[in-house]
Amino acid sequence: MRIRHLAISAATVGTLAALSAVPAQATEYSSALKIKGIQYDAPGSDSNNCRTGNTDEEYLTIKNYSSGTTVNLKGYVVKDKAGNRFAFTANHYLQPGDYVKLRGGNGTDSDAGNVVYRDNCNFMWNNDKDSIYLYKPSGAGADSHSYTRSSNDPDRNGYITYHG
Ligand SMILES: [Ca+2]
Ligand SMILES: [Ca+2]
Repeated sequence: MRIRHLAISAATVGTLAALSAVPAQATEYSSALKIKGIQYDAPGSDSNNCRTGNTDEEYLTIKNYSSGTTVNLKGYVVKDKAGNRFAFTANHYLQPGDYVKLRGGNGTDSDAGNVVYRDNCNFMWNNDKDSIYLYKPSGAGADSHSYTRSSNDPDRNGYITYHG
């Protein structure tokens, strides 16, 4: 009995040591562009009907947090946990403090209107949990966040703020 207690104790110490080696915060990349927030759950009942649905109410906001550098979104890539992918293929310049909403559905992209459409009527961001990955044109990570509805959206309005 005594020996067994000692074995459990050693295992517990090992587990704690492993946990303390994991960074407490999400990885922070060196990047001007970060994820400002996400409307992962579009208001209302989800419908991916291209004409009458609400996919365009699901969006990811990417903002330029640098103080003096304008960044072209062309070549930036967004992925979800399942590997669904969207690449910005056109020039879209984000001045310092400027942002873009990447919306689902179809529409007219507008630099002045701060909007790019995925041109896909299916929802991209799961309503229960998902991960968001933003990559630079080089393939290097720019920002990433994971969420669960239960842990990260206390007011349950379908929106989560990451970088204010
Ligand atoms: Ca969604
Ligand atoms: Ca919320």
